[in-house]
Amino acid sequence: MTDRFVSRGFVGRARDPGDKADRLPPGQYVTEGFPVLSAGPTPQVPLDTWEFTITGLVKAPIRWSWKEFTALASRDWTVDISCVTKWTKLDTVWHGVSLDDILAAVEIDPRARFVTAQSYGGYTTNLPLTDLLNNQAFVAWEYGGEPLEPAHGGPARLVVPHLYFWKSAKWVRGLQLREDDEPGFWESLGYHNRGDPWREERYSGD
Ligand SMILES: Nc1nc2c(c(=O)[nH]1)N[C@H]1C(S)=C(S)[C@@H](COP(=O)(O)O)O[C@H]1N2
Ligand SMILES: [Mo]
Repeated sequence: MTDRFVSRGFVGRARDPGDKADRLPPGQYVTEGFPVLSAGPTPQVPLDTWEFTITGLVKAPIRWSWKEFTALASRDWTVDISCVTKWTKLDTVWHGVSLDDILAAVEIDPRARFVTAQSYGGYTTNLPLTDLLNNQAFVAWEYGGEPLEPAHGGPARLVVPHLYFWKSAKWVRGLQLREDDEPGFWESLGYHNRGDPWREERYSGD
């Protein structure tokens, strides 16, 4: 009872658009710029060979071409994003498809509990399936009304705004559904397995 009462009050404050300070997770500062953070070179992915797949614990894997994928039901998303290097960018505007709508295209094996997001270039990041559902996450191909720049993950990237931004895989090419939780690129280098900015889950052990 107490938990529920406290968390309702907290969400109410955090969503008040008039008070930006309350939207800043602990230890973060607001940036107006849009820093680029990439662990390696920017992959060049031509749209005519680009594909997005769902594999692993699904009844039948699925593969979309660029044309098929961008024809899925899509919408604008206005979200705040927080990088573990301590910048937060408020009210970023993206266009893309929810993970709910992407995952509705497959029959998920009930054993599936985790997802590895896989990117062109080899980057991976792991997430609990529950962090991707209920309109919490999307795959975007536009930023600020323009095609997503390659440096920021274009042709398309995952965006999971309620977790630190390393979970938002740039150049995403697919999702692998799994029973076990396999650490991704940064997670296996000492970053937190889940990365909730409101709990300051920066490094493993936080
Ligand atoms: N494929 C891929 N995705 C990635 C990364 C990366 O190196 N490769 N870096 C992550 C990190 S640490 C951050 S903070 C954000 C940065 O996204 P940006 O360059 O658009 O700001 O992308 C995340 N997604
Ligand atoms: Mo990051």
